[in-house]
Amino acid sequence: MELKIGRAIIKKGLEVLYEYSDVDVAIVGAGPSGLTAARYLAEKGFKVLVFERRFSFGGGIGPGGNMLPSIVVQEEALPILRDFKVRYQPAGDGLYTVDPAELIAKLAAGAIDAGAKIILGVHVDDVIFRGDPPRVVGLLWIWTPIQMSGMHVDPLYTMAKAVIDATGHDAEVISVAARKVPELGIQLPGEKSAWSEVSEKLVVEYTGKVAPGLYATGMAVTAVHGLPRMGPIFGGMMLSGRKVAELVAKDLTEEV
Ligand code: 48H
Ligand code: FE2
Repeated sequence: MELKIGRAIIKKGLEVLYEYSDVDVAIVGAGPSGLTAARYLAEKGFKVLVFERRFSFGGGIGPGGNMLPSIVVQEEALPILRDFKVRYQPAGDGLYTVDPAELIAKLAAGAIDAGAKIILGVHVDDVIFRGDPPRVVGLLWIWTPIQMSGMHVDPLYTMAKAVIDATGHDAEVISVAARKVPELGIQLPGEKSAWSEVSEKLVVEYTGKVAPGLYATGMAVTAVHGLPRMGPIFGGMMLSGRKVAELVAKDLTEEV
């Protein structure tokens, strides 16, 4: 029995890694923006891979508003909640409360059911560029526990036609690109102090391409464009995820 268990895991696990070493879209981060983008892209038929550093989904949704079991979403994002069959309750002034556990579960289920592959426990630590002007063609990744051990182990590659940075406040992928490929001219001013009303609109407006093949969604957008943060309201994150999916889908379709 043990032999069969071990072999089943090794065979399928390696098959998955082999299959997903080349994808249409690699999304880094399984928070609200990354999971939303994954669903809308997979739904359009793209081969979508989500790498998530933790062994769980949801990013900042769970800790939400100072760990209380309720988060807020504004009216504009209700169509997305309905797409994912997430329930909401009116809280007045165009705001709605949502159960964070339900949102995490249903965003992830929506992405997976649409055909996206989520691989947990993966830390993305580098990007690959080719050509002149340079264009993203892939990522380098390592298992999170190895990265946390501090031991130097060379990472593996995943090639992608488009990469979406959905890593949240630190815009980790874009910050590597800014540092290692200075000719891209990417600036990272970092987020500014809170102004929810303004930020929820700006984060969606500024969502998009940062360099050829490289896109920002969610809080990564605020870091790259120096926008104010918004606190525990999550509509902008999902609207940003849906918008980046539309932009990437359009770009990839036009490039073919
Ligand atoms: C693999 C990685 C890596 C890496 C990070 O933080 P998130 O929830 O990101 P968003 O942008 O979808 O949502 C932001 C939201 O949660 C939030 O913090 C808000 C609205 N804040 C407002 C405010 O004022 O504070 O998720 C990012 C995910 C996490 O799960 C990370 O573990 C993961 O990305 N991640 N995965 N490789 N290098 N870096
Ligand atoms: Fe946050």
